[in-house]
Amino acid sequence: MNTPDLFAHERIGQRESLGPQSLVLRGFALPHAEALLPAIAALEAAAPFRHMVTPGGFTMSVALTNCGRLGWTTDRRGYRYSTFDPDSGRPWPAMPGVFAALAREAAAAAGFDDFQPDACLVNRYVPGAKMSLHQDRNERDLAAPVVSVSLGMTATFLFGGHARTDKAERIPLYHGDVVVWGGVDRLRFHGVLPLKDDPHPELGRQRINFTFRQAG
Ligand code: MD6
Ligand code: FE
Repeated sequence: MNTPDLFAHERIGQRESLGPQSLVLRGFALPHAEALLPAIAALEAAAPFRHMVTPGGFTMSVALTNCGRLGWTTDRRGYRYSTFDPDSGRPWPAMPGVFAALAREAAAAAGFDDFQPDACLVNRYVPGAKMSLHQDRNERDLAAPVVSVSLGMTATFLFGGHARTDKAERIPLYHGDVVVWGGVDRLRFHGVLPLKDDPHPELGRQRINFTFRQAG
C-alpha cells in the first residue's frame, strides 16, 4: 500500500528536538533533492553500493558506499575509516559540492558553525533492511556533529541514550528530513527499524541515508 503523505506540507520547516544538542530539521534537504539524485547515480557508478560484513561476521542488510576523503568501512577486522575503497583499491569519489553545502547549512541551522565534513557515508535500505542500535564513535574529533539526510521511503529512527539498554524514542524520518546531532548527544545509541514496504513516489522501494562527519 502506498500511503500518500498528506501532512508533508505542515511538517516542512519544523524543528523537532531529540535532545539538548540534537534535532530533526523537517524537509531541510527538499530544495536540494533535485541535485542530490543525479549525484547519487554518479557516485554509485564510481563506487557501487555493497553489503559489508561486521566484525562479528554478519552481513549488513543495508548496502553502503562513501564519498569524500575518508570512507567508513567494516570487515572481520573491525570498523574504520579508509582513504581507499577496499573493493576497487581506488580513493573514494570526491564529495559533490551540493552534498557538502547541504551538510554545512544544516549544521549551522542546528547551531554547529564551520562544519567541514571529510566523510559522507551513503546507506541504501530496501524493504526489511535495518540498522541495529549503535554509537558513532570511529571519528577522531567527537566535538563535531553528525549530519544525516534521509531520502525516499519513510523510516522509523530509534534514538536512545548513552547505554544500549536505555529506552529508545521512535521518530519517523521522511524524504528530505535532516537530523543533526552533536555535543552531549554525540554518543547516544541509535538505529533504524526494518523498513516497511511503502514505495516512495520518486525513489521507489528504497531509502537513501547520507551521514556526514568530520572523521579525520
Ligand atoms: C540511518 N543513521 O539513518 C542511519 N548515525 O539510516 C545513522 O546511523 C546515524 O542518522 C549518526 C548520526 C545520524 C545518523
Ligand atoms: Fe549511526
